[in-house]
Parts: sequence; structure tokens; C-alpha cells
Amino acid sequence: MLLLLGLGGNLPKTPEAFVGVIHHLEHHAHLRALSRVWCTPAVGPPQPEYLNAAAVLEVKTHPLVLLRLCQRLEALAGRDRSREQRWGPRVLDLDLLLAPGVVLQHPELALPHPRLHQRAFALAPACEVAAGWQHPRLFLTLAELLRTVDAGGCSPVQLPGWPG
Ligand code: A4P
Ligand code: MG
Repeated sequence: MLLLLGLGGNLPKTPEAFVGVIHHLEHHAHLRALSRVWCTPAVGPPQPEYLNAAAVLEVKTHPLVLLRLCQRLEALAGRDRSREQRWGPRVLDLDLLLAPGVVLQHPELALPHPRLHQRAFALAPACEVAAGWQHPRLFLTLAELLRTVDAGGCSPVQLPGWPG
């Protein structure tokens, strides 16, 4: 199964967490494509801007297995959900954004990600690796969805060590 993964974070250790995640994921899944890293205005309470990126992974297991791996990687990067405010600063956020043709409503995992279509910070990097993928609830491609949001403040940045 192909899966689109979104990476986000806006703390000083976020750049090294992004690079670490890619190295870890390469051991557990086939990394088919990787976007550039983007700098994006924060959505939510006032806070520093974010880094965001996207990856296409090929996995042989259920997406819940990948979600749990992602949650372990977030914890390894120092994320502590019990101390966070909703949509507040975090070192690393890994979201399963979309799998072609898959709609899933599980208590731990909704696919597609419920807010993917509203968010330039997820769609801009996603379109570098999966522009033609169709949203299985909205029947629009990611490229079409990107044109419906304001991505004006989002721009690619150089991240040392980033393999994309
Ligand atoms: N969960 C359900 N579906 C999924 C999925 N598709 N992928 C559950 C990942 N997790 C999923 O997530 C809360 C619960 O969602 C998990 O227990 C999981 O089982 P979380 O990572 O603890 O919390 P969160 O990420 O704060 O929640 P949420 O509501 O998904 O936040 P968003 O929508 O990801 O927003 N601004 C910019 N510029 N860039 C960002 O990356 N990110 C956020 C977080 C806010 N503002 C941002 C950014
Ligand atoms: Mg999340």
C-alpha cells in the first residue's frame, strides 16, 4: 500500500528530528519519494513558523502499524503530548495524510487526514510527491485541492542533511 506521510514541527530540534525520521523510516518501509522541506506560517495559536515536508511510503503492513511506529519516532524526538496545547508548538508531528482509494475511520486513525484538504502546509509539500493522487472523499486531486487554499506564506527551505 502507498501512503502519504506528512512531517511537521516548529521547535529548535525539529530539523534534526526530520532528518532522523527519514533514516528510521528507511529501515521499516520503502521510501518512494520525498519532498523538499517547506517553511510555513503556523496554523493555531501564535507560535513560531513550522517546517513541513511529505513522503510517499510503500508499506506491507496495516496503516495502524505505521501510525504506531510514527508515534514512537515522535516520542524518540522528545515529543510529550501530555504537555502540549492543541495545535501548539511541537518538535515533531507525523500525520498519515492519504492512501489512494482508502477511507478509514478508526478511533486511532482517520484516513484521509480530516484536515488535509484545508491545509496549505500539508498540501504544498504533498504536491511535490503526490500531486495527481485523488482525495477519496472529495474526488479532487491534491493539486486541485492546493489551488483552493492560500499557500502564499509557504516556501521551500534548505535543510542540512535532508536527503530530498
Ligand atoms: N489520528 C487520527 N487520524 C490520524 C492520522 N491520519 N494521522 C489520531 C495521524 N494521527 C491520527 O494526534 C492526535 C490523535 O490523532 C492521535 O492520537 C492519533 O491516533 P496528535 O499528533 O497527538 O495531535 P495533533 O497533531 O496536534 O492533532 P491534529 O488535530 O491532527 O493536529 P494537526 O491537524 O496535525 O495540526 N501549522 C503549520 N504551519 N504546520 C503544521 O504542521 N500542525 C498543526 C497540528 C497545527 N498547526 C500547524 C501544523
Ligand atoms: Mg498529528
